[in-house]
Amino acid sequence: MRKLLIVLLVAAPLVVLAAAPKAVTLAVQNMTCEMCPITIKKSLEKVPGVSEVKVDFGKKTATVTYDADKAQLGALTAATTDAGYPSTVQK
Ligand SMILES: [Cu+2]
Repeated sequence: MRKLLIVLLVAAPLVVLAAAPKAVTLAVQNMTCEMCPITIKKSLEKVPGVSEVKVDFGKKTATVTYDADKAQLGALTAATTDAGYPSTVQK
């Protein structure tokens, strides 16, 4: 029990240092049918560091939660572009 406590105390600062996940909304082109969001979601989920993808078919956007230490914005837009859906960061 005491050992567990020590492990928790040692591990805690590492959790604080880990980068908080960032979220970005991409404006995605070529979303024409209801299968498109699935393809886009899959392409983004393949990028290392991406933890969550929400595609909004109505708004033509994809909101991506990612670890900025592992994934670059360029890799996100490249992933959708490679899948046939060029995207840009929505301001
Ligand atoms: Cu489609």
